[in-house]
Amino acid sequence: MYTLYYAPGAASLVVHWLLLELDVPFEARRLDVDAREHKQPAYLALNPAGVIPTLLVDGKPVVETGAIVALLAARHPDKALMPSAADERYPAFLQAMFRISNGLQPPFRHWFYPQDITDESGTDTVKQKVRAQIEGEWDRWSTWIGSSAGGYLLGGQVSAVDFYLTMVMRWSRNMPRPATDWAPLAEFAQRMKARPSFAELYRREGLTEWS
Ligand SMILES: N[C@@H](CCC(=O)N[C@@H](CS)C(=O)NCC(=O)O)C(=O)O
Repeated sequence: MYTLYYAPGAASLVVHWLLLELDVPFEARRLDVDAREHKQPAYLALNPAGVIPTLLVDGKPVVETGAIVALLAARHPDKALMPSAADERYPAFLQAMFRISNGLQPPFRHWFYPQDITDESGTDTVKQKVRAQIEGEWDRWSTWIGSSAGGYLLGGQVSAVDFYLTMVMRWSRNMPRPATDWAPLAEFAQRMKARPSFAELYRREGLTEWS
């Protein structure tokens, strides 16, 4: 049994989406971010960094979005959301996983929370630098998707990394150059958003932007 601690639109979104896509039973517990529920002892006992998401798997907490995404895909092989280690697409799957968690999530964290690494006077400089970093990432992801034969990161079949990338692309929607400024990424987003699980996710999280 799964229990997801989430906040609408946060990094928990991909986990929520995958749980719906996998069509498995789960409980979703919404965190009150304004009340800083994610910084309270009860939540810190599950997720010591006090960040979202946390997934309880049979009562045991699992943290780190990328780890949760890979774990869910691995636990439900019948849904074919990740290739096996013997599959020729497996290296690409791992590269996408690590590039999203290492190359994309950290600059977004700095975009949304520049105060993590600078004071007020450095905010503009940090945001300018991470904006350039993120746009460089979109160049590379756009090339990847644009040269994929089937329109998904691993070719013609959707996999867990496509959901993960889509979530991070969504975070760019109010940036000066959102990911959808890159045509191959815009087409990819349309494809992902057409999934029935996406509409259900939006309904459950009460989201409207970028629909
Ligand atoms: N590396 C962590 C980062 C998660 C993260 O930064 N989550 C954000 C929401 S998107 C968060 O918890 N923000 C609230 C805060 O840090 O106070 C992961 O991938 O799980």
